[in-house]
Amino acid sequence: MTKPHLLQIGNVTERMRARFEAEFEVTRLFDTPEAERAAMLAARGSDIVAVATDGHWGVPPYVMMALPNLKVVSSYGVGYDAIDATGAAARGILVSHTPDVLNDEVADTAILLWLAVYRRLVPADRWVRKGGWEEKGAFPLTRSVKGTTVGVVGLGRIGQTIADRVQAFGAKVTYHSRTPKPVDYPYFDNLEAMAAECDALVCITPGGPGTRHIVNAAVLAALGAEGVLINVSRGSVVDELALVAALEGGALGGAGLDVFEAEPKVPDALKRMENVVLTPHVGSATVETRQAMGDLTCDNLSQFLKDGTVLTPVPECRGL
Ligand code: NAP
Ligand code: 8YV
Repeated sequence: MTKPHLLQIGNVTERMRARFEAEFEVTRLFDTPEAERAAMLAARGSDIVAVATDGHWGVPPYVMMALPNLKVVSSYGVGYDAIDATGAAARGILVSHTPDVLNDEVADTAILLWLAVYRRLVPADRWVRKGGWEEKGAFPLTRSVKGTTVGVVGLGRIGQTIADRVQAFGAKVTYHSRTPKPVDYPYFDNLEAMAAECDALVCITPGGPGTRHIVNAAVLAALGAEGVLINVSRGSVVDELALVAALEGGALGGAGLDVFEAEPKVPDALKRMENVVLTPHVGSATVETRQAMGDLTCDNLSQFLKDGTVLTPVPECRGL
């Protein structure tokens, strides 16, 4: 029996590859040189019914247009700003993602960055390695997170998990989102007003046009010279030029960043700053969590083959 055709965009784990190949005839987009991909899709696109991708690559518009018989897109990640889910839904294409299974890991990453900035973990490590401890003595005192106020920007699945952890460190939580949630934390419908009341902001909204640069120069100025910005959402959420300017000018105290506007490119200015901690988009990147995400990515495709539905559709595709 012939297997249905799947287009794989991006890299996957061995475990995912084995499951894809058990159920599908797999074409890997990146096995074809970039200049030849459009021609390859023009020749084979009408066979393809399924796409497996991730939050970084999504489905580029030229790929979406080249697949007239596409029925399902399964994305390895919760954020799907790189997929036109509204356009897909209008074509009857189901889009699935991997919510919830990564909440704890991404929340841990946010806390890791928050603590690392406050306690100056990276400079302290360097102090030991480069002989500063022996030559100069004790490392300068740092700041405590206890008693501070943290504004969660986007109190969704991961945001709520971050809020729980923040409270365990003796800090207070406030939050901003478009709509208030059924929680006891103070709600701000205005992000700049919340920033003015906070010691730190943690961004964990989706990316895309609706959140582009919601953390702008005015928000950073309101956060202030002692303020700390943590971003584990998408690089597009923060105006990176404004962030660099605020840090360089001393208008902002520090930052912990897992995501960037043009990743993997990171502004050199940020790399030079001692009060900034940088990680390469590793919010969910542990063996355990990536396995859970991979399994759900595959389970969504298996479910689709079984009955034409997926387990975790994105909101735009619920009810398809
Ligand atoms: P979620 O449950 O959908 O939560 C998103 C929250 O953002 C919601 O509470 C939503 O509330 C709020 N929001 C949406 N648009 C907003 C806007 N314009 N202004 C203010 N708030 C807004 O999503 P999640 O599962 O927590 O994931 C959140 C995001 O984290 C993902 O989309 C992804 O971009 C990012 N992420 C990053 C990593 C990493 O490796 N760094 C890993 C996983 C996820 P309202 O609708 O009321 O506004
Ligand atoms: C992944 C993410 O690194 O889930 C998300 O939205 O940003 C991360 O978990 C990304 O999807 C690439 O696989």
